[in-house]
Amino acid sequence: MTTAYIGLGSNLGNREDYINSALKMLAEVSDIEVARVSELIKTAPLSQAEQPEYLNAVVELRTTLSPEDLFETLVNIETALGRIRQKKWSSRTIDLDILLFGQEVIDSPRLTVPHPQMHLRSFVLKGLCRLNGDLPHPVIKESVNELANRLGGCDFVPNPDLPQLVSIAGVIGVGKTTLAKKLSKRLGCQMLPEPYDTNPFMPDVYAGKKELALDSQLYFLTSRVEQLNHNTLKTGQIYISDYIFDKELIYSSQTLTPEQLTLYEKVYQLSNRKVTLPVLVIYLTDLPQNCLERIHKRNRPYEQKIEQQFLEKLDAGYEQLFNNWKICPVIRKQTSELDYTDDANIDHLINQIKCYVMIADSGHVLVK
Ligand code: A4P
Ligand code: MG
Repeated sequence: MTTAYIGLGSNLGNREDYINSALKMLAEVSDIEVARVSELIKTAPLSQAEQPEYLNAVVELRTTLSPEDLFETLVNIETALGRIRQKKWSSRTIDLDILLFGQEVIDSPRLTVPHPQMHLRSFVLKGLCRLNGDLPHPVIKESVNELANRLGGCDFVPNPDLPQLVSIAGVIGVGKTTLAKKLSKRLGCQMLPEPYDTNPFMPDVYAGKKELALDSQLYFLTSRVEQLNHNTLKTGQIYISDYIFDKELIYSSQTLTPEQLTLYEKVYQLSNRKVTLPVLVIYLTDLPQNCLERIHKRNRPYEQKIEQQFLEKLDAGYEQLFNNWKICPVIRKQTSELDYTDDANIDHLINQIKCYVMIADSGHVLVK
C-alpha cells in the first residue's frame, strides 16, 4: 500500500458537487482507500486570463495501484465528470493531479511526481498541511509546513522569460557574502556583489556626518539600480546577489531625516521599476550580538562604530519586510544552524535553489 496525495480543483459549474463526486468515484475504486480529505478552500485562479474562482482540496489515499494506473484512474474520473481539455490552465469542472506518491520521484513523459509546481502553490500546500504538515517533499527534502511558510500565502508561477535572480538578505555581518560566493561558485553562475566599498560618502556617514546620509543612500540606490537593471541581466540565467534591493528602504528609514526620507522614497519608487525582482530570497538571521562579533572580526574600519541597537533596528526592518513579502518564496535560515564549511548544508541549499528557479531550455521548474 502506498500513501498518495491528490490535489482536487474545480472552477466550472457546481464546483462542490464535482469535487464530492470525484471523491466518491475514487472511494469506489477497489484498489483505492480514501483516508482523509482536507476542507474545501476558495482560491483565486492562478492564470493569465480572467477565470472564475477555484475550489481546491487535497485527498489522502492508500492504494495498491502503480502511479501510472492511478493517473489513468484520475483521467477517467475527470472525463466522466465532463472535463474537457482545452488549452493549458483553461477553466475545468474537475482537475485531479498526483501531488505525491509515497516518497517516489517520477519523471516520465506523462507523469511528474512530486507535482512540479506544488511547492510554489499555497492552495495545494494548505490542504497538505492540514492532512500531514510533517510530510517531507521527496526532492526538496523539507516538510510541507516549511514549504508553505516560504510562500506567505501566495502562489507563484515560474517565468522562464525573466533573469533568475536569487537574493540573499539579512543584517550586516550575518554572512550573506560568504554564502553568496559559495553558492555562485557551485552553481557556476554570476554573483552580484554589493559594492560596499566604492561609496565615497559611507565612511563619513558612519563617522557621524549625518548631513551626508542622503548622498550615501542615493549613491547606493543608483549603483544597485545599475547592477540589477532589467537590461543588464539575461533571461533564463541564474544570478546570486548578496543583498536584496528592498533593503534600501530599511536602511534609509534608519539614517535619513523625515524630510530626506520623503524625497528619497520618491526617487526610490521611480527607480525600482527598472530593477529585476528576485525569484527566490534566502533570508539569513542571527542574534545581533553574533553579527556584531563578525563585524568586529572582519574589521572594516568604518563599520567598527556600529552598535547593537542599530543592528536590532535593521533586524526589525527585515522582519517587517518579510512578514509582508509577496514577491517570491523566502527560505529563512539561521546562520548558526547553517555551517558553511559543511558541504552537506551547501548541497542541500543548492538542491533547493534548483527547485525554485527556471533554467533556460528546461521548460519547467527542475525538481530532480
Ligand atoms: N502530468 C504530469 N504530471 C502530472 C501529475 N503529477 N498529475 C501531465 C497529473 N497530471 C500530470 O494535465 C496536463 C498533463 O500533465 C497531463 O496530460 C499529464 O500527463 P491536465 O490536467 O490535462 O491539464 P492542466 O490541468 O491544464 O495542466 P496541469 O499542468 O495539470 O495544470 P495544473 O498545474 O493542474 O494547473 N488556480 C487555482 N486557484 N486552483 C487550481 O487548482 N489549477 C490550475 C491548473 C491553474 N490554476 C489554478 C488551479
Ligand atoms: Mg491537471
